[in-house]
Amino acid sequence: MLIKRPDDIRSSEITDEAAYLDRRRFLGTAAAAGATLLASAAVPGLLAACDTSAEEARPAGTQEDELTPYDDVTSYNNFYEFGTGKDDPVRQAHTLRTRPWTVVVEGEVHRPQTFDVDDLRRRFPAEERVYRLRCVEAWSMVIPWLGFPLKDLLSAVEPTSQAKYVAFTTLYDPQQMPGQRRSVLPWPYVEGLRLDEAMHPLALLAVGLYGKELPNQNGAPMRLVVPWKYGFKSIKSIVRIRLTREQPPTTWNVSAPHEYGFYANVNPAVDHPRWSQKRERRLGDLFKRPTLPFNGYGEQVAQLYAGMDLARYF
Ligand SMILES: Nc1nc2c(c(=O)[nH]1)N[C@H]1C(S)=C(S)[C@@H](COP(=O)(O)O)O[C@H]1N2
Ligand SMILES: [Mo]
Repeated sequence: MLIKRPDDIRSSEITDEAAYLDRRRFLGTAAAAGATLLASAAVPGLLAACDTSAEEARPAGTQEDELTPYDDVTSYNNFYEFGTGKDDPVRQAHTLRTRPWTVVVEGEVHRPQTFDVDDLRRRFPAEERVYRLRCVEAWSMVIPWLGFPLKDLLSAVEPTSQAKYVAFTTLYDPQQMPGQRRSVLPWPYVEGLRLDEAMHPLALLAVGLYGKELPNQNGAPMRLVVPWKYGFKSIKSIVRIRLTREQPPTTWNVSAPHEYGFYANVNPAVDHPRWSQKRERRLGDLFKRPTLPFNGYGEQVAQLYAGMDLARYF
């Protein structure tokens, strides 16, 4: 039998967070600008323009985007189904059973289907996407997600010509989700996108982060990530996706319509009624930094909103 001495173990076999972070740091500006680079890689035609210079790919005026440590990403969460405190989800979300798990995709589609989440993962292999996440509460993180483009799933069910919006629903089960026993929000949590937003290559269905399974507190087994919108659009633990003709209701808009709109694009020019959105605190930083329009993804997504008054459609 061969027994490995420590100096026989190649660094590539060490897969803890520190090594992961070191590797990412070593990748340097490529990882730092990863959000932009990877995003661009998903947009045909933009890759060539961006892979020559990570410096140019980074949105003007931003500091380097270092990954937020795994422990922070997985212990400072908003997931009101498990309580309203930032550390409630990490303490409580173990009661969520994520297998078996099915996702119904229905409505204005030619091929409505119920998918087992593991079948989905085999059918749409996960890729890594480093995205900034900007919460409407004015804090932000940088997260290396694993997931697949939402558009791949939507294309598979073949939207009809009547489909204009996509509605998402989180699991409703007060047994597994103790926060749902209190009416802090109308349950289940629901969200929505316009179909063209949902078909944008940056819109991701995430099934993991930091190269691992998605922790329950981050929305296992599958959650939406829409990096140019405030975090509340990125609905967790999805059980239903319905294509619709009309704009669907969304949880935060229903509970406080003057504070949270349907679009919720990150916008430093439109303040929340109770606080400024001009700046944000990146988790771990002492000082705030400027908030970027569309969270820094304007080059990729601004054309979705051409001609719209973003102060009115906030
Ligand atoms: N079902 C559900 N999805 C949700 C939430 C929630 O309370 N319930 N919170 C949202 C908010 S406000 C944010 S900022 C992000 C946080 O994601 P994270 O905890 O993975 O960072 O999840 C969003 N998705
Ligand atoms: Mo949020």
